[in-house]
Amino acid sequence: MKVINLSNIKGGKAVGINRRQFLKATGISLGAVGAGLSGFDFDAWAEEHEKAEVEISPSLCNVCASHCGMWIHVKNDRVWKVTGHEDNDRSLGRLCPRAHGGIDWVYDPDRIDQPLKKTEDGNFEPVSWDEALDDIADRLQQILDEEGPESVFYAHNPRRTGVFYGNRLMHSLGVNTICTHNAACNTARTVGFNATMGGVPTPDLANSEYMLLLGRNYGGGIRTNQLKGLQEAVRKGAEIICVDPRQNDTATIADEWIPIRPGSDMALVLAMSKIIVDEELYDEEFIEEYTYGFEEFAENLDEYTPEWAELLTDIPAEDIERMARDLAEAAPAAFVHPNWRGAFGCNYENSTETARAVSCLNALLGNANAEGGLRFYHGPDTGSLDEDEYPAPPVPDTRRADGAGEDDGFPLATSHGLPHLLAEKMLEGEVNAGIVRHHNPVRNFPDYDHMSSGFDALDLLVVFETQMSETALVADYVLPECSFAEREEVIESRGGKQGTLAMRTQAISKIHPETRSYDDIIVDLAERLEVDEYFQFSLDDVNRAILEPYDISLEEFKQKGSMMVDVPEPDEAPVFNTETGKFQFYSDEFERHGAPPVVSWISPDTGLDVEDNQFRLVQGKEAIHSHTATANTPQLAQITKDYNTNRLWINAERASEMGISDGDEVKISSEIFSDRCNVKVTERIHPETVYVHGGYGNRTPFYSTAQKIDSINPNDFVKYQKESIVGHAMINEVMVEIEKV
Ligand SMILES: Nc1nc2c(c(=O)[nH]1)N[C@H]1C(S)=C(S)[C@@H](COP(=O)(O)OP(=O)(O)OC[C@H]3O[C@@H](n4cnc5c(=O)[nH]c(N)nc54)[C@H](O)[C@@H]3O)O[C@H]1N2
Ligand SMILES: Nc1nc2c(c(=O)[nH]1)N[C@H]1C(S)=C(S)[C@@H](COP(=O)(O)OP(=O)(O)OC[C@H]3O[C@@H](n4cnc5c(=O)[nH]c(N)nc54)[C@H](O)[C@@H]3O)O[C@H]1N2
Ligand code: SF4
Ligand SMILES: [Mo]
Repeated sequence: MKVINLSNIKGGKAVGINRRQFLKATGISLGAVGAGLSGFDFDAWAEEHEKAEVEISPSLCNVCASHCGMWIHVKNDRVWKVTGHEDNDRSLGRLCPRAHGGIDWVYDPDRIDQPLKKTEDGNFEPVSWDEALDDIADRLQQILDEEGPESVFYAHNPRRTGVFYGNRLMHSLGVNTICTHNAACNTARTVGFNATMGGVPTPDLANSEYMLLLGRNYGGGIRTNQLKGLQEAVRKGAEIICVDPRQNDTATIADEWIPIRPGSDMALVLAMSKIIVDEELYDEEFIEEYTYGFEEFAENLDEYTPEWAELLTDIPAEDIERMARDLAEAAPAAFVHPNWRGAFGCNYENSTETARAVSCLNALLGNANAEGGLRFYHGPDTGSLDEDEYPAPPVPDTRRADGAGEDDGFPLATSHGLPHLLAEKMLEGEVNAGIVRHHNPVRNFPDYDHMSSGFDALDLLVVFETQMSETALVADYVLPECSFAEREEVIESRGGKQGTLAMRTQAISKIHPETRSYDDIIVDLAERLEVDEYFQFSLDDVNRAILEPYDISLEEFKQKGSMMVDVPEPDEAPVFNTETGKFQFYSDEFERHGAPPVVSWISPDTGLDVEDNQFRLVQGKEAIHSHTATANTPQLAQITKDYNTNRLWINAERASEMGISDGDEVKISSEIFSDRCNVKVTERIHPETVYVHGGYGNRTPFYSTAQKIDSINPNDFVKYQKESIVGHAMINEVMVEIEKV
């Protein structure tokens, strides 16, 4: 039915439809933009506008999921600048560079400014909201009636706003398949820590004496307050060891950079555990009182000697021994970082087990809730909508289409789901309709062709977006949301040393009158689907309910936007939210589901050996971009151009053997894809690895700025695959060959 054919999109360059055709199809004429400006007195306009007052409105940054608190400074109803909110635990008065570049999102000429419907010939035509929402409701209802709620999904950027709107709408329709991006981010890490500790702890950076960072790169994968914690640790003289196949931004300020073979961290961690157990350097009291299955874990370590680990990791055995002893010596004010995505968020066949092994090594240190160790902070109290007044739909017991949590699927996966597995079901005709909001699964999961042909095969795909992302390209309807500066949202709450409540308020008038806020669109859709009985509240009602435990009115809160609130100190005696109530070296739950109850070495799927002309391709974050979402923002794209940050890192010695010099163009090929890019030749990377920042190589023809930056997207080279225990995508399981062109 749909005419945009992805076979038209080759080699990272879209040739199917272009921007001019798009403008034509949407009825916008380029000439019209300049018309009406003749006779305009710019000087008079400038003088008047220069005198205007600057007002500030509280908001939350939208450029990454950290949602730092910010002030939007507004002059003449235009965003003037943004600054960090002081009374917010994430920002603490500061923002990272991306927040400033994010202003471009608001004024981007590439923004979608009216509802778009895919036409028979594969273009998009503007339609009215009534036409779009009536048709969406009719078609969705028909699919629900004919195929059942198992054939429908919702995928989004997980925020509190979603809970009261998108998730509620899905539940009211009997749909249970609600996914987020986590299976391309941190699913393995989360499952590994949940299985052992019952949750993911926060490292107490500022008080730590020794930290081992296995690919947690604070300088690239930024969360502003954590950078402050790291700064404090450096100031106080903590020892910081960075283990990463490349010398990342954090390693440049660390005490040591230890290059490692990608995918082998688990071997390092098991060998360090063996030394600590053999030399009885562990916290006996903690092991005795708070843990379950230590004996089995300890017995299983036998073969994991430092010499064995050296062969796999390429880290000298004596360094492994030294790090193990130093770590134990500094405990409990020491930790192996629980990570975010880097080494074991979702990258390899062994990522879940690497996370579990890291958690076990931490348990040996007895650092749970210790100062300078790993802490479980409480969240702030919040209220919620009164159930009698505003009944919520029951949580349906329908099967999840992605198999997450299902006995015959991936019972150990989290409720954040497995969107890449949905693509398989879409191709098989088992999943027929979906709504995607603030998420770009087609570009951000591996294997573009698999993802886009899956989403394209849907009978109905509705995408809520601000720009024409790769997922929007294959949608039947693209619904234009107003930008973060033009809308108000549900109050978010966060735990930490200090709790925070924070919200976005509307800072400027809508720029494009036909854009609407997410909650407004969902409620309208609910009415057309005749489930509006679950939406008889306003956004203000939700926010008033959330603030109920606090002595502040919503009106006052809207002036403040963010406020830090006291939360109880972490419990001194750790309480683990696990089946046994203890730290679990042994997982009965894993055993019940046929997974190994105790961690043992698992190799990455692609193995650890590389042939002469092969490299492992690894990706990561850089300070100036968020995923692939900011590639089209002019200010940030300019930094890329000025510093050529879109190059592929290659080891200097290997490059010289291959006759490749800095800046040369190379061809890079995997089993499924081949492309060209320029290289950065450097000593700062392990010889068997090539690395690229993950923010480039957009395939959408509608990103006019991003299109001018030629680079590769690592996901293109990685085939569709699922990890065995929890089914996450494996973003770094790929070997590539490099040739000079
Ligand atoms: N600037 C910026 N900041 C962000 C984001 C963003 O897009 N841009 N996104 C946010 C999100 S959603 C996330 S998940 C976090 C991610 O934060 P991080 O997980 O810290 O970031 P990554 O860059 O994904 O990975 C960190 C490092 O892991 C290394 N690495 C890769 N494979 C291996 C391996 O096998 N072993 C070891 N030891 N290291 C390896 C990479 O070389 C990279 O330097 O960042 C958050 N903050
Ligand atoms: N190549 C590559 N792949 C990656 C990563 C990477 O860095 N590079 N990172 C991995 C990680 S760690 C993660 S967490 C995931 C992230 O994957 P996603 O959740 O897909 O994250 P983003 O790329 O931030 O995509 C967000 C989409 O939301 C849109 N958007 C922005 N603001 C709004 C808004 O206000 N409303 C609506 N409706 N839409 C909006 C953007 O235009 C963008 O298309 O990707 C993973 N995959
Ligand atoms: S870390 Fe940066 S981009 Fe992310 S929310 Fe905070 S300021 Fe915005
Ligand atoms: Mo992420």
